[in-house]
Amino acid sequence: MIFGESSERKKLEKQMRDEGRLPPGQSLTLKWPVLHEGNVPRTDLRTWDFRIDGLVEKPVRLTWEDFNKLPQIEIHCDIHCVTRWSRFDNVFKGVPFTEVMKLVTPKPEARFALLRGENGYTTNLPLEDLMKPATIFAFQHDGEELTADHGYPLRLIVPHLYLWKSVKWARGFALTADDQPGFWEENGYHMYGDPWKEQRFDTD
Ligand SMILES: Nc1nc2c(c(=O)[nH]1)N[C@H]1C(S)=C(S)[C@@H](COP(=O)(O)O)O[C@H]1N2
Ligand SMILES: [Mo]
Repeated sequence: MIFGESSERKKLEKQMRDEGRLPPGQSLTLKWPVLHEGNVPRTDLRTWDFRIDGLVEKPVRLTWEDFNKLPQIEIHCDIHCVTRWSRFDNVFKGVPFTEVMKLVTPKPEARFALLRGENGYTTNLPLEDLMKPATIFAFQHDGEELTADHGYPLRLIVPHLYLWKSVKWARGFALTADDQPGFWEENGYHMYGDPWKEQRFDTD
């Protein structure tokens, strides 16, 4: 019933707009589109690791087992993609960024981070944004393990910024003093990416 689906979608979209939850220039999706560069990486949890380096007193390397021992929370959030879809009422479960930061001592000049995913993907974020309570490294979405397409085994979720900041297949990050552009930021995307201000491109 294509007609039924689209009228349901429109009804929900209107509701989200009325509730002030639909950022400008976005439309609601009920599905979850898949977007990334390159191939979906295959992960071997026995060799997987997560590294924290850059401006820290002592770099840290966590195995999959180490990472899974960290405290986990559930967050309820909406996600917004720069390609103009928004997906509402997602539940993600994972480790808060703040918990990961407890494992290192940042140098005083550290103010940003460059996050890394498999295949060389990177993206930059201010530490202040990463330290917000809803920023997590997620294992699960809506009660199920992340699918390979969406970042299994671990992805960052930064709900208040466009989804390109939410690195899939996350493998670590470096703390930096300056805001260094990541993959999309080098290719014309905005350095920050606030969906409420439509910070899509570096000219916005
Ligand atoms: N490792 C990695 N993470 C990535 C990307 C990528 O190419 N590689 N693409 C980003 C972009 S541009 C978007 S829009 C979102 C899409 O997330 P989704 O496929 O789960 O919807 O993932 C982000 N995370
Ligand atoms: Mo994207």
